[in-house]
Formats: sequence, C-alpha cells, structure tokens
Amino acid sequence: NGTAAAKSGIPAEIPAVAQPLAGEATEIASNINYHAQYNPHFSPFKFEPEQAYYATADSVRDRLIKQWNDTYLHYHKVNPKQTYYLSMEYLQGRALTNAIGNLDIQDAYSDALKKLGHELEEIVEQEKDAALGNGGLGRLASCFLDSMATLNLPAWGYGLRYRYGLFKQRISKAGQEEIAEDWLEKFSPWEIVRHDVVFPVTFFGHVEVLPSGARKWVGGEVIQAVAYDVPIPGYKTKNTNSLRLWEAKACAEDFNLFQFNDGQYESAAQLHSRAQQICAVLYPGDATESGKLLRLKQQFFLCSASLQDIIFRFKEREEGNGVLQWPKFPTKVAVQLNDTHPTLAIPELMRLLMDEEGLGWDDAWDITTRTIAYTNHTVLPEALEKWSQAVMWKLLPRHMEIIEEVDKRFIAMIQSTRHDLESKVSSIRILDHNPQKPVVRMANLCVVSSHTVNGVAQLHSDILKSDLFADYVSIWPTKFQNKTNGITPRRWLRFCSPELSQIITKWLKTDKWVTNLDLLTKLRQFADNEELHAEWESAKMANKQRLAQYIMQVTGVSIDPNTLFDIQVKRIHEYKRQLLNILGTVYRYKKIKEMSPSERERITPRTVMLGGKAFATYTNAKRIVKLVNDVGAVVNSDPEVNSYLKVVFVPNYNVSVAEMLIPGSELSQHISTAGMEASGTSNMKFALNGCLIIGTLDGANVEIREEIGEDNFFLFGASAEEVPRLRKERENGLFKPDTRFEEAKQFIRSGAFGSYDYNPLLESLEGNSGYGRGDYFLVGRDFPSYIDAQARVDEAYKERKRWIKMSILSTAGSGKFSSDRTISQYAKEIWNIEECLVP
Ligand code: B1N
Repeated sequence: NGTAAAKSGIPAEIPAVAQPLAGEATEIASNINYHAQYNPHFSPFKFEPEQAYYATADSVRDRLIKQWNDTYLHYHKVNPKQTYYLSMEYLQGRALTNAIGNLDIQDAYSDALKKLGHELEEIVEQEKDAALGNGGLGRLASCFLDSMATLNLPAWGYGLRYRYGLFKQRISKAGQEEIAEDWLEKFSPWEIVRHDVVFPVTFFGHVEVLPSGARKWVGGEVIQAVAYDVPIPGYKTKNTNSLRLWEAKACAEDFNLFQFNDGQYESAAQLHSRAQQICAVLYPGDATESGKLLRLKQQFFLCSASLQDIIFRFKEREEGNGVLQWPKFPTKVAVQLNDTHPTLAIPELMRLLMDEEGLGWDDAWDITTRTIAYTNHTVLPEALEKWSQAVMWKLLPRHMEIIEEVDKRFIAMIQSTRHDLESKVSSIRILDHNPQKPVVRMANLCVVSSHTVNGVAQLHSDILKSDLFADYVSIWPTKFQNKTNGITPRRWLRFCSPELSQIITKWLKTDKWVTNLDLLTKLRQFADNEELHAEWESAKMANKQRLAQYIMQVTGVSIDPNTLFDIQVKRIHEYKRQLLNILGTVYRYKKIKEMSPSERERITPRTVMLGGKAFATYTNAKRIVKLVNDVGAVVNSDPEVNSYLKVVFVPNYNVSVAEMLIPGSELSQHISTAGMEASGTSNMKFALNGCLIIGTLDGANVEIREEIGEDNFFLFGASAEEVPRLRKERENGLFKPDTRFEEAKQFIRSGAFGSYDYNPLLESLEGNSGYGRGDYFLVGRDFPSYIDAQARVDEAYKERKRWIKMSILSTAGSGKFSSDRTISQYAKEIWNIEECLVP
C-alpha cells in the first residue's frame, strides 16, 4: 500500500491504528505507529518493511534510552572503577533482534508487528549490518560489550565511526569483487550524536620548550572528534552500557570563506576534506605511504579522543569529591588495548598527564602502567605492527619523544639489572634503528608499558610466553596471562536458534543457561535419550531447511537438507587453509567419479560450503575464492556426482550470514596450521550449536576438544610443537608428498575446473622453500591425515544415533566458551572492577 500511496502522493491509511489492540502489544503497536508517522526521514504515508523497521527500531530505542541514562547516572553517582575497551574494530552486526531479546520483549514486539501487518522476522532483515571490523578480533570486541553489560560491569567501548565498513563481497566470473558497504546510507537508528562531547585531536606540528622547561606540542592540524553513542543493553538487566564511536569533523572556522569566494573551492574546504578521510573507511589500504599515514592517523584519533574523554570523566567524578588526586586514576580507570592498534594510548596518556596536567615522568609512568593492559591476538610476523620512525616523527613529534624516553629507560633498566639480557637488548627494545628502515615496534611498547599482557587461548598464551615474549617473561614473570576467548550465548544460540534454545530450556527445566552457560553440562545425562534425539534432530533439520532456502536465494544452487552440511567460513587466509578443504573436496569429487554405482551407494552425501572475504590486495586469497567457485560450478552441474556432493561458495560472509549458517551446520572446519590461529571464535559458535568440528590442535580447538571430549572431535594434522621441525624437513628436501595430494593437484591442473591459471596457487604448495613456495602452511603434510579424518566423519554420520549424541555433547561441553566467563576473568584478574547494578 505504501509504494502506491507514496508514488501518487495520496495519503493511504495506515492499517495499524484502525485495529483494536490489546495489552502491551497495543501500546507497542501505537508507539511504532507514532514513529512511523513522525520519523522525519520517511513519508508518513508509507509503511513498507523498511519504514516498519526504522519505526520499530525507534520504538525499541525509546526504551533503551531511559535505562541507558539511568545507567550513566548510577555509575556517575557510585563512581566505581570503570573499564574502557579500546578497539579499532567492532563487528556489531544487526542490533534489533539483540535489543528486543535482551530487553525480553520479543513476543510483545512480534505481536505488535503482526497487528501492523508485518512479521518481526521479515522486519529485522531490513537492518544493514554494522560491519566496523574485519573478522574475529572485531567480533570478539562486540561479544565482550554484550557480556560486560549483561554482567552489570561499568565498562565502555571506544571505537571509530567508519563511514564505510568492511566491503561487500560480490562474486563474478573473475572471482571476488569489493563494493563499498554503505551502512549509513539512510541513517542508523542505534546511534545518538553527542554534540556536546567534542575533543580536539592534533596532528603534525612541533614541540616547544616553555620557560618552565616543560615541553608543549603546538601547531599542526586540529580535527574535532565528535562522539556518537550506541547503547549496549545487557540481557534481562537494566544496565545499558555505551559504545562510543568517534567521528572526525573540522570546525566552521576552518572553512576559508575568503578562498571560497575567490573561487578556490578545494583549498577553501581542505581541512574539512582531510577530516572526512579519517573515518571514511575501515582499514584503508596501507600499501602506499599515504595509506600508512592515514591508518596511523586513525589509530591516534581513537586514542587521543578516548583518553581526553576518560580523563574528563575522571576529573568530573573526582572533583565532586574534593581535590583531584592523580594517583587515584588507576583505581578508577582500566584501559584495555585490543591488540596493538590502539598502542598510541600509551604515549598519549603520558603526554596528557605530563604536558596538560603537569605531572612529572615518574608519576605519569606509574599511572600509565597501572592503567593499561594489552591483549595480543596474533603471532604472525606480518601482523605485528611496526611504524616507520620517520612517519611517526612527522605526525606525532611529542609522542616520539616520549617513546624514545621509554625506550631509553627500558634499556637502562636492563643494563643495570640484567646483564644476562644485554645481548638481546636490540631485539627487545622498542625502537628498531635498522638503517634500512628505522621503526617503532608497537608490541614491544605495549609489553613494556602494560601491567598485564594476555593471549586469547591457552596454546596461544603459552606460545607468547615461550616464544614471542619469552625474554620479557624473564623480566616480568607475572605480567603474562591467558584469557581464552568466548562468544555471547545470546546472539550465538538464544537468538539465532530459537528452536534449539527452546529444547535446551525444556530439558534443563530452566532458561538460566543463557547467562550461566555451564548449566549446559546437564544435557549430558540425556545424551542417549531418544525423545531428546528426535527433538534435537528436528530442530537441526528446521535450521538446515532455512539455510537451504537462503543458499538458493543468494546463489541459485539447490542443496538437499538431507545431506551432511559441512561449513568453513572465516576470512580467507593461507594459514587458515581453505586450500586444504578445497583440495580434499576435489579429491572426493574425483573418487566419486571413479566409483561404480554400487560403491556410490555407500557414500555419505555432503554439501560443502565455504565463505569468507579475501583482503582486496591478497592475490592468493582471491585465487582461492575463484577456485572454490570454479569447483562448485563443475561439481554442482555434474549429474553423476551432484546427488553425492555439492560445493557452494557463500557470498558476502558477515555476522548476519553467520547467524543463518551456524545453526544449520553439522560439521565445521577449523583446520589452520597448528600454532598459527591464535584462538578462533567461530569454532566456539559452531560447537555451541551442536555442530561437530574437524580440526587441528590449534588455538581454542585444543580447549574445545578437552571440554566436549576427544571422541566428539575429528582431529588430524601436525601439532604446533612439530611444525618447526616439519618445515625444516621440507627445506631440506626430506618431505615426500602423498600420492592422493598429487592426484588432487594434478586434477586441477588438468583443466577439470576450467582454464584459469591455478599454477601460482598450486606452486605455493610445492618446492622446498622460497617466497610463496615451499608449502609454508604444511597443506601437503597434513593432507593424508585430513582425508582420513574426513573418512571418519563420513562413517560417523551414517550412524545417526551416534552422530546426534556427539552433537548434543558438543553443545553440552560448550559452557566454558561463553564470553561471560571470559569477561568475568578479565574483570577479576586484569581490570579489578566489580559489578555496579543499576537498581
Ligand atoms: O583475533 C581473534 C582470534 O580468534 C583469531 O584467531 C585471530 O586471528 C584474530 C590486524 C588482526 N588476530 N589479529 C587480527 C585484525 C585486524 C588487523 O588489522 C590483525 N585478528 C586476529 C580474536 O582473538
């Protein structure tokens, strides 16, 4: 009705108001209706799904704002120690289902929308994902926000309000194409701009020495940071925290009217356009010098604005109590650095304390190191940030002075107390004065300046201690901790699989598992119960059917829900070994083709789904995307094979797609080269949803297997400990590849999947060493044990009872991987903060 009305300009009646409504749903419906009519962004005469979404979101937001304000005032009054999570990335996904679910008003909203002629499930699909992150690290930050609110912890997130988030992926004949993701195309109903929360952020300029001897950073470019707040509701609690995202803006004074009136339009608005660049995109390409500078500007923008805001709040709360005592700062503020991306928070806090607040070095250093903690998320050498000293001097001259001083004092400390480490000074110090390219090693700066450093899974934390940070461990043995990652059970089970959730609640006779995930272990006692088996299977089947429909809609490929749904979704990276998966699949295809009809009867039919984005300039990752699509095209149209095997590339993998895929999965692949995946978090989501894992002993897989039992995990591959030796063996030409591996590669080379040149990709798996060669990720080494593990999967799937029991035990053993557990440990063991419940 809306379209016709809007086009003709004739007011159409909105059906909602006409109908008599009852109870809470009535109130909600009239509230939604109110927003539909008064929302300034739409014609009041339209009520199509899109407008219904915005009106519903506005109505939900009204409720959030009340408890959000109450939370702020309560924290202000109680003045507890508060955590600030600094992250360059948040992968929030959609907010509506989560908000309605956490507020526990699902049924009322569903009824209200029905009365208005819409289905809630259809309306929530209207929302665009907020994809302000790349992958696991960003999604972890978002899960943490959910847990911090649910646990009533005084804890905020700080980030950047990117105009364009992670690109949208389109698949064409050529492979992956990237398209700008316009999540703010219309507007986001979940953010509130705070025109009164604005801080100046300075770049460039120089350092002056004042008559007092104090140093002052002056001149340069000044950009305003404007706060946009996103409410973070906790589950069934009034506590509603904030995610504060900074947007960059120039001042009106920076617009040069004189130049503009003189016809010099570009230069008149130069600072405005420079400001716009800062938050234009998530991770600007850093292959060029200007790209690197922009990324560094982004990082500093986040750190400077957030710390000014934190200090402002500290002063505001403390000054109410009399005199300001700076040593109290670490008893009121904890700052967590999400990897090294916000490292500049360290010199910025030092600068603010010394140059703006007048503290001396020792006091400022004491406060800084008691405030800041650092989480490491990767040991991959190419991901360890190193910034050119020249670029840093240019952009942040005062911060470089401070970093030099930290470096100098660190070296002095080593030389006076640790003669045994003197030979290592050049590798553990912060500044690398390598004449080719002098850099600042950000991880080293973080370790030296933080009170606590943590890894994100036990194996990863062990590797940090024994390898990457081993020398620091000998200096500060108690600084290093493990905090195994977790995921929020609200989004990743309760809301994405209502069917399975209901069954769990029924059998546990409580829904308390949603906030106490360890209760899932009580499912173990029913692992053989036939009634549960039937219910479990039918919930899984419903989710598989929903997924099959989705796959049809986005790819046009018809998949059969009676086949084994085998999924690998994650960023495309050679260390994650999507190539191992696709080579295994190619091998499977070839074997099926060679089988006799009677042999084929014994096959376990499978649907192999892969999805994930390749970084735009990562050529081999893009070749992998192309290969999966090419294999799919051939296999799916091969009538001899396609009832036994289908291969689907799921386009544009993101949070919302994950919410569809994970509940419908039966087997998922977490098959990275051991020692390379710091943790992984989708492995936890799949296991929680009763999906079995085929995987290596890497990252959190190790702990997942421990929790759910080794019989319920399809293990294969070399261990992290063996990897260095196996790489050496290869280099020395001692490795003989399995014939099955050679067969799979040869099949691709034969042109079975088209004429695209896959040689560069296949050659990366061959030879003994060299850049892009030598099978650094040990795909060939692990191939035979992978194929064997897949054969065990096929056998297990045939035994329905056994499979369903394993599925139940997966869910039952996933309690440990709630981000509520992770966050409770951070709160107790790193932040020293406590619950602050809003009455
Ligand atoms: O962080 C996740 C882990 O579960 C994954 O194993 C890990 O790979 C991921 C540079 C990163 N590590 N490092 C990054 C992200 C963006 C960027 O610009 C590095 N992401 C991870 C959560 O702990």
